[in-house]
Amino acid sequence: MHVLDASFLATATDQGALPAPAFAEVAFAGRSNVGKSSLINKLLARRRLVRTSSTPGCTRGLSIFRARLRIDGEQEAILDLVDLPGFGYAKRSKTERRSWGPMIEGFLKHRAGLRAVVSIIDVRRGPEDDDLQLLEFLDHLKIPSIVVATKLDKLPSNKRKPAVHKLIGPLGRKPIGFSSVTGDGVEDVWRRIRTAAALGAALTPG
Ligand SMILES: Nc1nc2c(ncn2[C@@H]2O[C@H](COP(=O)(O)OP(=O)(O)O)[C@@H](O)[C@H]2O)c(=O)[nH]1
Ligand SMILES: [Mg+2]
Repeated sequence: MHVLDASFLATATDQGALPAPAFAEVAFAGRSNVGKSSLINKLLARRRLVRTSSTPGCTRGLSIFRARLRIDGEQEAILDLVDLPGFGYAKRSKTERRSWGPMIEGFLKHRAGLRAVVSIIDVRRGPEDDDLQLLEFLDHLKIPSIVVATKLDKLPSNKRKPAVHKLIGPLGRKPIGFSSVTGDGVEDVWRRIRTAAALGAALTPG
C-alpha cells in the first residue's frame, strides 16, 4: 500500500464534536500503551503524526487521521484512521474501568462510516478480558475485526511464531504478528484493512 499523504483531521473527547463521516473509516482499539498510535504511524509511514507515549492513559480522546492511498499502483482511495482512547487504565473512573467506556461504545454503535476495527493486543500478554469483550461486541454489531498482536520485536526471533500461534486458542483465530519497530506485519495489516474496508470502493463518501 502506498501512502500518498496523511494528515491529522480532528480530535474530540465527545463524539458529538467529531466531523461527520466522509470516507471509509477504520478504528484502532486496545489497552493503553499497547501500541495503537505506533501502529497507525507505521501504517502511514509517518514517524510522529500520531503522538505516542510511554505514560499509560495519556490519550483520553479520539483522534482521526486522513490518508490518501494508492492501491495497486493506480487507483486512489481515501481512508480515515481513528485512534480510539486506550482502555483498561486503572486511574479512570469506576464505570470507565469496567469496560472500554461510553465513548468507544458510542462510536462503535453509531459511527456510520466505520468499516472495520483493528484490535491490538500485546503478543506477550495475549488478550485480556476487555479485549475479548470488545471482540464479542464487534461480532454482535457485525463490524469486521482484525486482531493484531504487536511488540513482536520484544521476543527473541525464534519465539515469535510460537507466541502468535499460542494466541489462536484464546482468540479463536490467528492474529497478525506485528512490530512497529521492525515493521513486521505491516503489509498483512494493510491487506486485511483493504479487504475489510472495501477500499477499492471507498472513492465515494459513505
Ligand atoms: N518495542 C516496541 N515498542 C513499542 C511497539 N509499539 C509501541 N511501542 C512502545 O510502547 C509505548 C506505547 O506506545 P503507543 O503507540 O503510544 O501506545 P498507545 O497508548 O496504545 O497508543 C511507546 O513507548 C512505544 O514506543 C513495538 O512494536 N515494539
Ligand atoms: Mg496512543
